[in-house]
Amino acid sequence: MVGLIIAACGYEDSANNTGDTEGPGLFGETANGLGFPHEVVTTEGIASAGLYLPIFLIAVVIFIIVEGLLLFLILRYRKRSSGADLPEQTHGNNLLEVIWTAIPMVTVFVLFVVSTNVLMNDVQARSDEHGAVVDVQAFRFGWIFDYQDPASGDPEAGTYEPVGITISGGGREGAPEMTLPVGEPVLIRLTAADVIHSWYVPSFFFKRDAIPGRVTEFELTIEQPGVYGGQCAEFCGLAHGDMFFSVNALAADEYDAWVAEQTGGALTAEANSEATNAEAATDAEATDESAEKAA
Ligand SMILES: [Cu+2]
Repeated sequence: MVGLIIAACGYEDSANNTGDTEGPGLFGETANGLGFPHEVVTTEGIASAGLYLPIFLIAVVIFIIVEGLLLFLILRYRKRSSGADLPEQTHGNNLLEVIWTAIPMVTVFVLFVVSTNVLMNDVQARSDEHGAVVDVQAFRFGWIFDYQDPASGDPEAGTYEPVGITISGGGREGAPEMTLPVGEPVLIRLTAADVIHSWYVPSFFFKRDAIPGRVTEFELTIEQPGVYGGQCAEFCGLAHGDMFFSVNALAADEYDAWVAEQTGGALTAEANSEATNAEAATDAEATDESAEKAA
């Protein structure tokens, strides 16, 4: 165990010192080793990561009690050279049975309540307004990010007008980058084209399966600008290990400028919907081709 922990620390240190010239490391620049969450940059992720320490401390207390009692019994009642008699044999103790049933039940119930609270009130919380809406489609072995106009359409019905920005890529070299605004809830609508994939950004402390034929919605609120590495986290085929992407989080005004640049100056789809639709169609075709090639 000590060897493993030291090895893990060494790996994290060398990763930090040398820097990663080929883009963001999967675990960002703030890896702290020992299996604790790395620096988390989304509101939802911070809420989830906050559960880590209390649950870890409960596990430490249980470990010390169980291992302590085990060691005590092994040493105290070990076979001694003097006297071959068995120690006094006890069969059943109602008080002990009740205690060691009640303590785990209370522990699990407390964990259930605090985790469900974070899940329902933080991770699954939904906003009416979004800084960006992105349809994400995972395929073997890459990603398609199709931007929707958050101001258009009907959020209740889940219909949005496409902005006309479609970014796709796959493989280790062609990993696509998803640009998102900081400080505003972002709606991601996730699905898969072929098999089950998983959208995972360690710095967001968030992972969600991408399932063919089903759209999974979730929200993120990124609190710090930066580039965060992501990867498919569900084994999906031979090139699964190359299925990278990254998220480039920009301040709101820089994000607006990026959208304007991508759409040729029109912030909404209406002004040049025909042009963007045509672009999106060619993009989609190109993506299909690259998907086929990748497959
Ligand atoms: Cu995958």
